[in-house]
Amino acid sequence: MKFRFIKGEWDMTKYLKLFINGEWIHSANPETQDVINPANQEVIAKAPKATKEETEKTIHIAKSTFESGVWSERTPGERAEVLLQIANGIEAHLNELTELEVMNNGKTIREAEADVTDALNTFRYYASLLQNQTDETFEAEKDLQTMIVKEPMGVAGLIVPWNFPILMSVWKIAPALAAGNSIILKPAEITPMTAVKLYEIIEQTDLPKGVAQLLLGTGSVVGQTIAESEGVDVVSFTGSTQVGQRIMQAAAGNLKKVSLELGGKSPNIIFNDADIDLAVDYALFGIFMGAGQVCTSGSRLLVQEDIYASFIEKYLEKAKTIQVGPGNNVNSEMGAIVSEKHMNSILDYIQVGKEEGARLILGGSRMEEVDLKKGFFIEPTVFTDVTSDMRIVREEIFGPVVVIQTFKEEEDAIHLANDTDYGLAGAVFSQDQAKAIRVIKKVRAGITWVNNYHLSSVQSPWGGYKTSGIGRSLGKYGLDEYQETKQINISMNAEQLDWFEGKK
Ligand code: TAP
Repeated sequence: MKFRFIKGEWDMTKYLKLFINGEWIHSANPETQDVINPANQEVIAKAPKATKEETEKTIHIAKSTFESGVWSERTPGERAEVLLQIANGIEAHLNELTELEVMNNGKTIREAEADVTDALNTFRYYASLLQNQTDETFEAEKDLQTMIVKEPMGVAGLIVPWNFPILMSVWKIAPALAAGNSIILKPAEITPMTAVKLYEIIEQTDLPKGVAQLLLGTGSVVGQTIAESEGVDVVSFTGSTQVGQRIMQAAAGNLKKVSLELGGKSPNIIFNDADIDLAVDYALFGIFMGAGQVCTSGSRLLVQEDIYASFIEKYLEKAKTIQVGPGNNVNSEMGAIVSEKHMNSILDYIQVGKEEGARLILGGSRMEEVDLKKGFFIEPTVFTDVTSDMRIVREEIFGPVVVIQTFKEEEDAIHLANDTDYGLAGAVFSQDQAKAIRVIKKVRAGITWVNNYHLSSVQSPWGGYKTSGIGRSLGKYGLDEYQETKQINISMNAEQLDWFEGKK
């Protein structure tokens, strides 16, 4: 299969702009960033680097639009209508968005198509949630009626990473718009393509001008300015724990609300009574889907000692068959690493693992085959004989690298699973339902699975414990991140209180 958008036929200038106040405009900064296809290093576009002044002006526009009420005061039904228009627009451009995601991020067609489908379902979900949301009212005291209402917060700054460019954008845009906020999206500098296409779709809907802005630029300028600005009321960020910490500090100025979905080093526990074929299948999916560049990747495999040998044999046998290749090849099962910088960081970790004394039993290298060497491809990589103090066991590698540890008893598995600063995800495989549930309840993580990995839905809250973040995306919890809660107390039969009687 070939892309429809191959170099030469690509209208690159179309992608050189920012979307501010309903207009596509050039940045005043002449400096641009090459947007690269990581499967072959071709330049597919040049993206602008918006300036601090442009970011501040955009925040000001978003604030004015919010205060004008053109969107914030629309009824939930009217807002739902626009969300459905966006969903329909995504559906109409599903193939184009899929191809753009493959070309820019390096993931496979199957993965990208799933992301785009999830994105349109997210808009549909929030449209239906809006239509079903009702305010709470109760009689607090005799003749005192209380209403609890939800209101938009104001300007929402949405900062997204490169691993799920369209999906992470939509997980933030859909609830933020549903709640009635004005928004500013800042995609990762290296993966702006689907965000640009998404804004072209948004432009065609009835969303009023100035409600949704798109700023392309660096995290240190655009992202930092959004995080610091007194004009921004809520910042929602997905990315590394280090940048999450910086955002929280920057947000302290006006005490803006922060929602942070950060990294992980998630345990996947395989008990000796698990269905081994099932566990092998999901354990591979858990780490090698998205080439391991997934926040919830099952990067620590904990296998009960007495099945270790048989598990490893089946695991390696199947891991060796994974077809690594360019995302636009329908036979590819694992795509490219997003950038040369990130590939080198993963390769450095593999080197660290060897130096720390871990045993490399699969992969470990950049792929040098003729059709792959122009891109950033790394072999599925497996380390055993690791100890809990090794960096490859403690730090998020964010690549196709798994470390395997063994355990004796249930308590050892729980101890190993929780021996991490992170708390994003975790899984248990066992045919003993009671044991599986007992153990998963003790895993300190926000997203967990029993006898599967990575399966989830738009209704379910997504987020982590410990240094994996604050707040939740998706479901009704995701909407809460972008809403204020107000109480209104209404006297039904008002009488004077006469608290102050002026007695001498
Ligand atoms: P980050 O540096 O965290 O970048 C994520 C987003 O934050 C990007 O849009 C980035 O912008 C922006 N950003 C960077 N510095 C910022 C700042 N000071 N203020 C506000 N925004 C800022 O992630 P990365 O460099 O892409 O990857 C580094 C590591 O982060 C990875 O190896 C991985 O461990 C982790 N990571 C985790 C996730 C998830 S989903 N948990 C996703 C991606 C990466 P620019 O990139 O445009 O500068």
